Amino acid sequence: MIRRNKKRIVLFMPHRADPGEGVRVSPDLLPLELLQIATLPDSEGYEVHVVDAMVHDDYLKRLMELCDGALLFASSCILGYQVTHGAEVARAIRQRFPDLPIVWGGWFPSVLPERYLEEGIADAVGLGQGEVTFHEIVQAIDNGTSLEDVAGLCITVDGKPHYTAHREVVGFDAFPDVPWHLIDFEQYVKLQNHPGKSKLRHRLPDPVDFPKGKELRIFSYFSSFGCPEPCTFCCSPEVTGKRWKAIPGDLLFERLEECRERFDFNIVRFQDANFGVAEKRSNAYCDKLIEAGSPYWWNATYEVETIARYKPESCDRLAEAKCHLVILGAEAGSEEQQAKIKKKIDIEKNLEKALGRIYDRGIATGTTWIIGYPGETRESMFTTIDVAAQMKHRFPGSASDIFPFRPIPGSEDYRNALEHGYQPPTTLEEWGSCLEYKMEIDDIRLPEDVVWRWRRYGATASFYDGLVHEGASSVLGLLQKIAGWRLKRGFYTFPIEQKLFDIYVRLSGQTQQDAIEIDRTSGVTPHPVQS
Ligand code: B12
Repeated sequence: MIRRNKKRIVLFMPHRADPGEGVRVSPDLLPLELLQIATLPDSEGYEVHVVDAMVHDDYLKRLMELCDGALLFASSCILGYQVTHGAEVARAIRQRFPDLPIVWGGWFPSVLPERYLEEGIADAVGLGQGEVTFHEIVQAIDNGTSLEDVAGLCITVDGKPHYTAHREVVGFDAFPDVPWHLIDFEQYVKLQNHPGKSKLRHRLPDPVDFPKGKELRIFSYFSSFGCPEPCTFCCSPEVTGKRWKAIPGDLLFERLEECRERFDFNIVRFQDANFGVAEKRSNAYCDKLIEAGSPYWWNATYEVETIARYKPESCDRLAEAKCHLVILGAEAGSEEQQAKIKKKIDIEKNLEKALGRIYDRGIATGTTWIIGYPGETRESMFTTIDVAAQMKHRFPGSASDIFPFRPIPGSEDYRNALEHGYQPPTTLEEWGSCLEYKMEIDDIRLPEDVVWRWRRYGATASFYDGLVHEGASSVLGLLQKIAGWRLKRGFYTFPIEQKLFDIYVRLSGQTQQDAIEIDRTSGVTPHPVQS
């Protein structure tokens, strides 16, 4: 029996994918959103509890016990299954504890706050950056003062949605370091090494030189908020005002060293939208790591134009500091579409240059592309598929994944999609399932010949990847070469190498699997990396 405590704050992280579908999201994603907003209340002695459905199978029982007599319940989500699951649990809490204040925040509630008020599962919705906003919400509820005086909220006043004063984005010096004691890291490590039968989503490839059989201990970290880029398909420009605030490079190293002493991790996954905005910071962090003997592998998101602008020495530092994977959002293959989405990558001049700078230093690249923007021409989509294929050919083993455009509320292209007849979901339930897509494209009606070419590219790319480690001299090496030739020339009519492979397998009496280990986890998130 947990003692009632008016200073208890209960924070809940919904499932990121539907376990009922046998899917799990990569367990190296720690509940950083909740740990960030807990920083100030925890430092002031509030009893904060983090319940994460990913590691707490008994999450509902835990929540019901913890919410009894608590000060407030809060949760967070981004577009996807989290919206459905989070709403479901919040309804159960509301029903059981009708007087318990419920607060929402995070990327999805930030772009559709009124929906949470209308569905009766929120007393306040925090918009955008949350550390200071959440602290002031806690104080207001604890002291019984009005939430109308807390900036950065959407609340209900006289039965109508009311937006309080705008909250400026602040630096990481405005709040203390993360209260890591609120999670049990070993629970995530256990899942990372024993994921069970579930299909894993958003799992990144391991470092190529990670010792076979060594225990994975992957830590995720949040070192910068926001992104200065104006990309039209992303909701970040409007939610963050294109601000970017980051922990300085030296301090970042020190803070992660403290975490390493505590958690003994061997890989760090940065959950920043755009880690590499400032070359000086990237270099400062790398220099500290190199000085310390580069004690762990790490991966982060960098922008194509950023890497093209960096000095070669700054890229050398990345390799020496054991950065094993750089994730870059290319998003469109034609200059025309690059201009339309305001990403403005000089594809001709800088794309291969930037990817080459990373790849040729032994660092994997993960590049993502989007097709099907509102009003996008067939020619533009074909160009994206062909450029993605050329990059796949040029950088074997590195992802060059193409995803269908998805209208994300709060983004410029969401409004464009509405003008092009897109019918958005209405309930949180519907919003929660609108992304279970990966290859589902009905609602954006891509031309058939584009879909055909996209799928042929996907099959050829996976085959090509599967043979990456095969020696060039071998039969399989030859088949990989043929697949590479087809990727480079965008020739998808007849997958000759795959037919030859079937014959090879039959003649050698092996199973397909024996013949080649095809790593099916493409390893790059199906969403536009904003960098
Ligand atoms: C890292 C990242 C991922 C990671 C991890 C995501 C995660 N947290 O689970 C991975 C790669 C798994 C991922 C996947 C996807 N992502 Co993503 N992702 C991001 C990215 C780059 C950073 C988000 C993040 O985790 N930051 C770390 C935490 C600490 O920061 P934060 O979320 O910003 O939290 C702060 C505030 O939001 C706020 N806050 C957060 N929670 C709460 C709660 C309360 C009560 C309060 C008051 C405040 C508050 O305070 C925090 C501290 O300031 C963003 C942002 C961006 N610019 O692109 C996109 C982003 C969140 N992703 C997006 C999308 C669409 C997806 C996918 C659905 C793509 C796909 N099609 O599969 C999947 C969904 C998978 C899933 N459900 O898990 C969209 C979300 C749109 C929306 N409005 O919901 C974003 C905004 C990008 C975009 N294109 O617009 N993503």
